[in-house]
Amino acid sequence: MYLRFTSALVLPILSCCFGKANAEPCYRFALVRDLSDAFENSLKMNPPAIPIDVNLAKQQHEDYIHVLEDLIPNVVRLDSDPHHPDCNFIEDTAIIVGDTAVISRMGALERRGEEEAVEKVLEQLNGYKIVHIDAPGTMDGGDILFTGKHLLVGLSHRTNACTLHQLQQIFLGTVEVVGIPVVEGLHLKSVVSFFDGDTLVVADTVAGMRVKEEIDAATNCAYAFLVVPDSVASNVLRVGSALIVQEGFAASEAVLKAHCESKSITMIKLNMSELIKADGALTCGSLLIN
Ligand code: CIR
Repeated sequence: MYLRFTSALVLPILSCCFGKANAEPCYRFALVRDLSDAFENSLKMNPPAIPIDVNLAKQQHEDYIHVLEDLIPNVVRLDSDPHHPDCNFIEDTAIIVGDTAVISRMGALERRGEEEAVEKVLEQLNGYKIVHIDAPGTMDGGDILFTGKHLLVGLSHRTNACTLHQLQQIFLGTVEVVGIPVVEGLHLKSVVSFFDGDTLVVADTVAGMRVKEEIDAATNCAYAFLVVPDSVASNVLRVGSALIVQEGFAASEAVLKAHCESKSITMIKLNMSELIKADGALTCGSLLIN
């Protein structure tokens, strides 16, 4: 079911199945945001060799939303924001853990303001405690990986130690919050993502292996790692008994496919070529809520 956001939208919080060890993360809501007509002006770490095809990007984002619609009962869709070409990357605007929503103060000045519309929707989702990252803290949701056991906070160009301390206070006594230095690339989740409560997918790159070492050290080796050769392919999106992966990275796909088959998980492939050009991956296009 798609829901267009209206001020009358008031939805209850439903039970969470994400806290238990090895539990499948099953979500009741997904928040997504339409891709901007100005998407070619999105932030990019490197200019793409072939310019972004905005119409194709829109189609790829639609395909992504359709996959989520098949997996998640309520997909809440926000209009795009004409002033923010990156607004479809809604993951960066907030994190939701248990009954707490933390609104980002995003690391890139150009993106500040995207979070306002998201906060309005979250206010309508009855029952969430809404808190904010305060200055001088900066946070992008792409740096925050909740595993059920830990909240891993990537310390990157976009997310700083001040935010780590604020999150440690916010989740004091509920979730262990640990900092993971990210020395290269955009976000923590550019090189590592969630497979299940015990297993993370990590890129076999210098940045990925460094992050793996940091996670091992910070969590006393709490996780097994599924190592994939392609950085882009290390960002997967697990929803219930499905794993959404990037199409077009054959070697990584083979690793993920074998692991999915051994766990009876359905693998769904999506081609995100145009979103990749703006440093987008699979987790970044939605905010998933238990
Ligand atoms: C940015 O630089 O902020 C966007 N062009 C890409 C954000 C991708 N976000 C994510 O992976 N969580």
